[in-house]
Amino acid sequence: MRIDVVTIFPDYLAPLGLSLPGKAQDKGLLDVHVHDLRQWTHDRHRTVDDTPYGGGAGMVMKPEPWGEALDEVAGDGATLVVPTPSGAPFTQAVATELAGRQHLVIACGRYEGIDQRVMDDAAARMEVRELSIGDYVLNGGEVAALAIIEAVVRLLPGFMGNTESLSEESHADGLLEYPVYTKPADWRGHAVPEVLLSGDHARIAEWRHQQSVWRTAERRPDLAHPASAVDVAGVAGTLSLAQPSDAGELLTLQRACWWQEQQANPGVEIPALGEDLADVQVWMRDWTTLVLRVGGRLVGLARGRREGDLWDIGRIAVAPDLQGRGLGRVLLRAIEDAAPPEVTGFVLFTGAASARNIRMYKKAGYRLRGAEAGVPGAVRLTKRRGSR
Ligand code: JD8
Repeated sequence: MRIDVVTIFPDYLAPLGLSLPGKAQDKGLLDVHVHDLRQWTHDRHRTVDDTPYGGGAGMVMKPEPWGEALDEVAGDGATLVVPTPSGAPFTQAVATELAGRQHLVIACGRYEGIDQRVMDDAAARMEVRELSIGDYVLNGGEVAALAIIEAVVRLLPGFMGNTESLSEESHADGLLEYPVYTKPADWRGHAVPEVLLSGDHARIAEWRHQQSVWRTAERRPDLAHPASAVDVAGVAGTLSLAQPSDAGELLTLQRACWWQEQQANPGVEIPALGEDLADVQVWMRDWTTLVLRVGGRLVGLARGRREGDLWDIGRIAVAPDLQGRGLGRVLLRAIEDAAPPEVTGFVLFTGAASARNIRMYKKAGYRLRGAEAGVPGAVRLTKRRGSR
């Protein structure tokens, strides 16, 4: 692979000569060239910036030096990578994609950024990827270029000694990495988890997977519960993790659905009907909550939280006009799957007279366990995890 980097601070890219990219170059796997943008200026002050059209703070990088630089450095087959905070997320998937290219040209901007016409002009003859390495603001593209190059080069075939470890990494399977330990087995009174000393590779693999899933749910719920498409009985929608902004629609949905429950269970006190918006906002912080949207309308809800080793599932709700199509089953399965790995079983309760609900739960493998303590008129159902 050939990588050309264009910047007004070439020394910033000096680290490319070290460590990883350095070795790749020694191995002939990588050919890196760093260029100073100012060599494509023609005035005494080697000017690369000017004031922004439309006014505003700061300066913008002029198109002419960039145009000449890319004419010289980026042939048609090249992929132009432009780090920018307004770019598409740079992810492991994008890194894998770029690792398959033959020639990357990375344009490092400064000031308020590069005149947009530079990217528009280049897009006429080459692939252009405006990418962001994260939701924070840097002062220029150089640091991002270093991160992108490291993430791409280490994926080059023949570069990483044991490719096996590549597949185990964070983000490789959408999960964060499990915690790692090395000798001594006890350090400052901190012991290494016993399972890792057991030699039982199956248990070790299971423990590591559980740790990864738990960490991902805790630290990256966006990864843990990626939005998923639902298509049941002609209803196409999206299932995703609830956001704080969903509170109002959740309140509306639960009032609509539990009004029906109240009709089916007269005299039974139904908590959902006693809640206001603030109550919903409070419980959203304590429960893992999934919402189903169809055509942008929030039409389904399910929530779950730990209750000891059990996953307490609640508020399975489907908009009245969409009931009876199996969406409840979809929500139930999804909230079960959202349970952390150490959960051994599921528990939920519903109105004793809610025959349709009870039928659905039984079909899903739940067993009636009698009256729900503390909730008059409600019955408890449980299911062991893994027993579909
Ligand atoms: C390129 C100029 C600075 C950005 C005014 C501060 C990437 N994840 C990221 N954060 N920041 C960048 C980035 C910042 C850059 C340039 C990348 C070129 N700046 C500008 C707009 C606001 N200053 C980045 N990838």
